[in-house]
Order: sequence, then C-alpha cells, then structure tokens
Amino acid sequence: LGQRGCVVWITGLSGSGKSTLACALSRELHYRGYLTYVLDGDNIRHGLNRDLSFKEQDRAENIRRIGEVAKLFSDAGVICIASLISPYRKERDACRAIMPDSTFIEVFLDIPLEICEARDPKGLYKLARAGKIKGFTGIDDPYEPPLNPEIVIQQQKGGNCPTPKAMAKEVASYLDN
Ligand code: GGZ
Repeated sequence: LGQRGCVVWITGLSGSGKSTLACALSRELHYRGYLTYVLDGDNIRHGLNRDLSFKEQDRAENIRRIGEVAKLFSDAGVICIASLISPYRKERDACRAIMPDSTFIEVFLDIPLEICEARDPKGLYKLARAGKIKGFTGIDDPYEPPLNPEIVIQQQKGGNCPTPKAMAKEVASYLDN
C-alpha cells in the first residue's frame, strides 16, 4: 500500500536535454500511477536559489539545497526528479549519501558537448564561446561525469539521440522493477 519515494537525479551538460527528460519522465510516471515532482535547476534558481551564482561555491550550494529538498519530497512518498547540471561528483555523491539505500537513482545524460553546443537552444554556448558568459560548463568550467550512475543515456549507434519518450520509458522501467 502506498508509494515509497525516491530521487531521480538527472545530470549532464547544458542542452543535453535534462529538463525535457524530467518533463517526459514525470508524464510517463503519472501515466503509470506514480506521484512525482520536478525540481529543475534553472527554475529553482529563480526562487529558492536566486541568491546563487554559477561560481564553484554557489553551484555546490545549489546542488546541496536541491538534494535536501529532493529528500523531503522523497520522505513524503513522492518520486522527486531533480534536473540540474550538477557538475561536481563530490556534491552529487553527498546528495546520494543523505538518502536511504537504493533511493537515489543517478541518470547521466551523456550527450557529447558538440551536440549540446550545436543545439544551443538558448544561445548560451555562442555567448560563452564569444567570452560574453564566463565560467560556462563544458567551455571554461568543469563537468565531472558520474563514475557509477544507475542509468546512462547515450546516442544510438547511428548518432541519433533517443527521443524524450524513449528515455522516459527507460528510466520508468528501471523504477518499476
Ligand atoms: C552553465 C549556465 C551558466 C553557466 C547560465 N554554466 O541549459 P540551461 O541554461 O537552460 O540550463 C543551464 C542553467 C544551469 O543551472 P543549474 O542549476 O542546472 O547549474 S548547476 O547545477 O551547475 O548549478 C543554463 C544556464 O543555467 N546557465 N549560466 N555559467 N549553465
């Protein structure tokens, strides 16, 4: 009876499709009868985390706070989907460490920089290359890929990226098992 909560933590570069996956996954899980909530880095930065910049210390604090909030949702029985670049391994692992065993599912959206940069949905890579944004992840700021993520999503053999729906189904099936 009832639903046990967990955290699905989606990490990857800007433009890798984290928010799109979060949204598609939320839909897919609703369809399967689960209660979900999405914490999206870009959105949270307009409210709870509006005091934070993109400097190392502030990114670390962004990750920490979202990890704590995600834990609260999980405690309440919700599947909390956190989608933020979360470039640092240490901080992601700290979010995992505050969760009960097997309730932190790290999803690495492993889309190469070239593809993210070609997509450039908000034109931010262009600005970063032009030096108009400093400290942009993947350009002049680090991204540390996870070493042992529960799920890795990559390009298919032909070079196409999986559709949001296909990605969502893959993650949902993992959770359903
Ligand atoms: C990376 C930046 C930066 C810098 C603004 N570096 O693709 P987006 O636009 O919509 O999502 C990115 C978002 C990153 O916020 P996060 O909270 O996910 O980052 S972190 O986990 O590192 O704290 C991007 C935009 O903000 N953005 N400046 N310098 N992304």
